Amino acid sequence: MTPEPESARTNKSAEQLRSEVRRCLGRAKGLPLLWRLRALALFGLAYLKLGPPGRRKPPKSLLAGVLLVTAALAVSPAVWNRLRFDRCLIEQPSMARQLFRPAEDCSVCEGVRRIEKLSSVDPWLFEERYAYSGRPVVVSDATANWTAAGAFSFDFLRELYRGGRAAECQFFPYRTGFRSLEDFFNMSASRALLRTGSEPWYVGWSNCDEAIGDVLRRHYDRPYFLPATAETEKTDWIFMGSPGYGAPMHVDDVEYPSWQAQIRGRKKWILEPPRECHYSCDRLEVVVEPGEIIVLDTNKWYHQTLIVSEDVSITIGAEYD
Ligand SMILES: O=C(O)CCC(=O)C(=O)O
Repeated sequence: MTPEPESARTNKSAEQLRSEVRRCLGRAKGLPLLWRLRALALFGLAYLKLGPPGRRKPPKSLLAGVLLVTAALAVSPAVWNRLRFDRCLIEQPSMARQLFRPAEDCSVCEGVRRIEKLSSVDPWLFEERYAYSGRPVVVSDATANWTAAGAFSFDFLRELYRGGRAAECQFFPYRTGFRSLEDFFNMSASRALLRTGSEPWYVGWSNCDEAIGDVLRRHYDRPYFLPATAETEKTDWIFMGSPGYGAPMHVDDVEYPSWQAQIRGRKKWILEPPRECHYSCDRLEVVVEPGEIIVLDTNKWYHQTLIVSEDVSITIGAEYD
């Protein structure tokens, strides 16, 4: 896998982008006025620039004006932020996100030489040292009472999503070409079972269906080490796939830090510090074993994953505040 730095959880690779765009276009019918204005401004700009030959050229000042309005509508963070009611519709283009990304304070990674593995963690200590410090950590004993390891499988999840319920908020096909979760669950049994000669796969999605969320939560609990005041988001993120595959190097643009429980299989995480901390911080690696939970601020650390077990890897996780 040749990792390409990307800019957000919602923008991990070209395939993902394509899938996102397809999904967003599906929602275009109800676009708010501002989006229509954006489209109109772009259209106006294109028309003035490329309008039919033979017509009188528009005055430069008109072109400059339309260009300015188009640019403002396209990238203004204030405008984007006013629309933060729908992740898909307000998604800022990755270039704008990079442009407006504030410089990271390198104290999040300075002095962090390795990713510790802890057990019997006191939530107070966790809060003080790890929860909001940006320091990644793995907790080894947080899933002991969960039934997820026995329950979660490709078949279990396929059953849960049966009936073409478009319950995923976001779907990342990575390098598979699947167009949706439904498409993913429709793959052949031999491919799903990783039979020799079949194509490998790796996907991730967030669940927005409350009923499905309730079933998932029957098999896992709120990680005990999270600070008492921390809310863990209702939106579950599931990532699953075959050996040798994983997510390419990227950094997220989500609200909060995340925890992710390794339900089955083993996954290697490769973390790189924020670019501006390149010379003062280390690159880190850790293999998360079944039953362990990694806690990571994916907004600060660039991260890449690789399934290193021989069997399928399944994880579940969420953000916490
Ligand atoms: O679990 C993975 O393989 C990738 C997770 C990830 O990239 C994320 O949570 O942003």
